[in-house]
Amino acid sequence: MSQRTLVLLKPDCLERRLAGTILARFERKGFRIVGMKLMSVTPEIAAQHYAEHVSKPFYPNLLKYITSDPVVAVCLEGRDVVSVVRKMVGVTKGYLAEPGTIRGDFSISGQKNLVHASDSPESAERETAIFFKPEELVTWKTSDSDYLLSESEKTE
Ligand code: 3AN
Repeated sequence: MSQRTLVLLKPDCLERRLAGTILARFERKGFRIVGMKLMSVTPEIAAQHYAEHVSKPFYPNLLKYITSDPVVAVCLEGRDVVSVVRKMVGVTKGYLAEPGTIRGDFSISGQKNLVHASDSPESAERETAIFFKPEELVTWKTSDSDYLLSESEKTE
């Protein structure tokens, strides 16, 4: 089923010049970029995005980190994109993440773990609306869809 998800390339990702490398993994898998922007995360945006973490002891550090340098917000579209991107990203702590995942290959930190990816279709909808206005998302089709999916899969 075609879906959309929100990915954030977080400050450490940009500081380490890994934005292109990581974005390329999602493109190569077959996902389409439907929204993308470089932006600073304000404390207000951080509190909305991390609403479930605002009262946690690690939130002050998380806030400092996510507002420290710009992020690239990306909205990706494609078949089962929410769960597939989460698998590609790996578990939260980089030092526990499986090799082959983004965090497993590039991060040894529990906080500086390079990327955020929505954990459910509901979160994806909520989080995408925090980072993008509806008119900033572009509906389009790539011409390689015949090679990415079988005829029957295209309508699933
Ligand atoms: P994930 O990004 O894997 O979905 P969440 O949603 O539990 O993980 O946490 C959001 C972000 O908060 C993480 N990506 C990480 O940067 C930070 N974080 C989560 N747990 C901790 C922790 N125990 N200590 C420090 N930072 C944390």
